[in-house]
Amino acid sequence: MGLLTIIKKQKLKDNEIRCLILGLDNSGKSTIVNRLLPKDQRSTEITPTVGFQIHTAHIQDRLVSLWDIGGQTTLRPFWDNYYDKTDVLVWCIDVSQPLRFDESARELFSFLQRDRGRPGHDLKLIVALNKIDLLSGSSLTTCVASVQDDLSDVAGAGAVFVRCSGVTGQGMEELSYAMCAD
Ligand SMILES: Nc1nc2c(ncn2[C@@H]2O[C@H](COP(=O)(O)OP(=O)(O)O)[C@@H](O)[C@H]2O)c(=O)[nH]1
Ligand SMILES: [Mg+2]
Repeated sequence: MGLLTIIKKQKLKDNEIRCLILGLDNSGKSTIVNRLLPKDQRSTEITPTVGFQIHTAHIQDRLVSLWDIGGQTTLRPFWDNYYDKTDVLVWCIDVSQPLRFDESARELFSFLQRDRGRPGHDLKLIVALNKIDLLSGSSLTTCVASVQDDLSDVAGAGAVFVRCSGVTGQGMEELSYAMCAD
């Protein structure tokens, strides 16, 4: 490998954004990750994530590594292992499941609580309000207001909330912009 290639690779690495996608099982993490990838890198079928999957892609002209970690109860204790060097945390929520908002808020709280003070504690937090395609009109307004209310204290003032759908692609542009903006 020539020196120029090495320098170029290092530059790309320095510029790389490490993004961790977490949230409860079935909230749509893998579907969102798949949607964020360029068309030629997407899978046609999403299966439940066993363990974790890492994808690297150019998004908004930045090299982004997307760490999609399984959200089942048994896997949650392992979330901490992926925290180091994370630049962006995308916390994914299924807005059509109000009965799970409280569980989601509790898990986000305990994740942030455990890892505060560790390297990367100043990460950018984006809350992806996913599955908006399943709701409309006043039920969408009510669910979004309720989830924002449940999470805003936990997520803190700097958190960005993005409404999206991994299935229809709505809000994906905004999500990728929020991930890559300085
Ligand atoms: N209608 C709808 N279904 C979704 C959306 N995102 C994910 N799903 C569905 O929700 C289920 C769980 O999605 P998956 O990405 O595997 O969730 P994960 O466990 O968080 O990775 C699958 O059946 C997806 O097709 C969405 O935005 N809208
Ligand atoms: Mg998954």
